[in-house]
Amino acid sequence: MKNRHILRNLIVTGLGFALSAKAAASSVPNIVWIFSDDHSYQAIGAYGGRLQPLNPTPNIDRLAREGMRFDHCYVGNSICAPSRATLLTGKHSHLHGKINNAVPFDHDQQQFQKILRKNGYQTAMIGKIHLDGKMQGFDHWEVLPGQGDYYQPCFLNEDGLYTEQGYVTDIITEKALKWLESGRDKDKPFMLMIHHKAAHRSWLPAPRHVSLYENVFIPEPDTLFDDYATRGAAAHTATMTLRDELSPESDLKLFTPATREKYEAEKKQMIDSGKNFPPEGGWEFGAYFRMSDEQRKIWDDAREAGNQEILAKGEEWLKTREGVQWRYQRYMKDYLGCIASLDENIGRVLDVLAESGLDKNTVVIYSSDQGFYNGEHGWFDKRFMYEESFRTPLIVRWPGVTQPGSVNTDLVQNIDFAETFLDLADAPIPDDMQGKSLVPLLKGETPDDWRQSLYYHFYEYPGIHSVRRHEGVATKECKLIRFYGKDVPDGEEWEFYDLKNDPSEMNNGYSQPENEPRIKAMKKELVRLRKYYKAD
Ligand code: SGN
Ligand code: CA
Repeated sequence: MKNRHILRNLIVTGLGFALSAKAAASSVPNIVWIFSDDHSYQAIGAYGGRLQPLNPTPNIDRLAREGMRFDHCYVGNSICAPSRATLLTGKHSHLHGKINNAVPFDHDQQQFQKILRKNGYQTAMIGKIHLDGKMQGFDHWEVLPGQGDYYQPCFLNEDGLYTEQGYVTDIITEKALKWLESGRDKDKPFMLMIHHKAAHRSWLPAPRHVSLYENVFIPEPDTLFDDYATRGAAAHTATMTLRDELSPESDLKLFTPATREKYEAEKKQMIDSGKNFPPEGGWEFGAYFRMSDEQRKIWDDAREAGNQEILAKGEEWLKTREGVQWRYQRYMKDYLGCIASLDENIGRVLDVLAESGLDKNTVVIYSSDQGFYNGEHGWFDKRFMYEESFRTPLIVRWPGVTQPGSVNTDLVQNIDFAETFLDLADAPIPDDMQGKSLVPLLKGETPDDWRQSLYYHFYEYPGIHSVRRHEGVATKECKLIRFYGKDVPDGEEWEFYDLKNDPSEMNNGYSQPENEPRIKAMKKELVRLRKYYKAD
């Protein structure tokens, strides 16, 4: 058990739970942990940047005004399921075992919610978790199987799969509010996870947001046409460019009449043969055609005329500079449209907390499973240790404790979340968790020995988007990355970025002699971190 808890743990465990649950309830805060998928800090108003004038997230911004914004929050492995396994276990991927989206997650292992529950908390998880199998440590759980669907989503609970009608972000919120209002034991403190599918690919806003950005120009990033001139092979061979890898149909929603006919025939066949429609998963037509006729009409009415004009320009045009710019606008309008419902629903939760008075003793946390490229370097998706995918948003409101409108610039990482929750709950923190509680930071008191560097490791190669395996170390000043393994020239390839002078990471300075001393120091630090985190 980590030091600061020894005395309290003697009280809690040694004296046989002398504290009643009610006493605990009054002294420890509730936790509402709102989480999203692939929500970049670039697309949050409170983080500033080029999208801020569009006012994409008024409610998340409200949370930031009332709480603390973390400007240097990072992940240990920028991909969904490994990141979530880290959140639950407080460990890097190599220790919890979920190194990529494909390998199974061992639910039997230690997880923070199991400890919270043993220490008097009610725990609930609603939404996307992306860890196959039955959840453990929750009094109540309803999760999306796999990636989940935006329209008519399926859910999984103790009893199995079932389909709901409507839009996923609204449904997750409704389920969470229902549990908050009538599903829990009101004598106990609670930890409620409201984890959204938005804003994951393929981006489908709710019908009410289809036209939200219709006549709005979305500012482009300066690096939209990056040619990766100074980088090694990995950036050149990754397959996540707006130009080549956004699918005209599923991503850009440019459907040919032939696709629509094929879909109508398949739908008819499913219905005629008595199958469920929409199906529970694994369907060629996927996301768009899960919509009801009414929902799809709203989309088609808003977009079809324009879509046909774009299709008439031909596939070649979609690969030109102008075509890429069009792709960027379409992608971002849909991405921000998904965020609009996310933000609205966060507002709903904040309102309910305020109306019920629960807000006063509830810590509200907003974060995402990793960052995301919004056209920076010509990309969508994540995976790389470069800033936009390595960094993730984190905003925490703790009434009476966090200074409203404050900004923290310490290096924090998703390995810290589990310990933070346990610390908030005054529960024991196991020694083998690898992060640090953020509670002192939330109080505005960063310990003198706070970390100065971060460890990162991405493993999913070969895999979708073909981002090669890499590990690395980052400080606030610079970043060193080692690509390695299959398909990497000579077995390993290094990159070095000076973050102070080159925040967009456009100049890999690994072979520049003046960087040698810093590279040497960073290599040493990488060796130290590998040891410290038991990665060797
Ligand atoms: C899907 C997406 C990818 C995405 C992975 C992993 N393609 O395969 O773009 O990188 O999920 O995402 S899609 O066409 O099916 O949407 S993750 O968030 O689960 O890690
Ligand atoms: Ca994700």
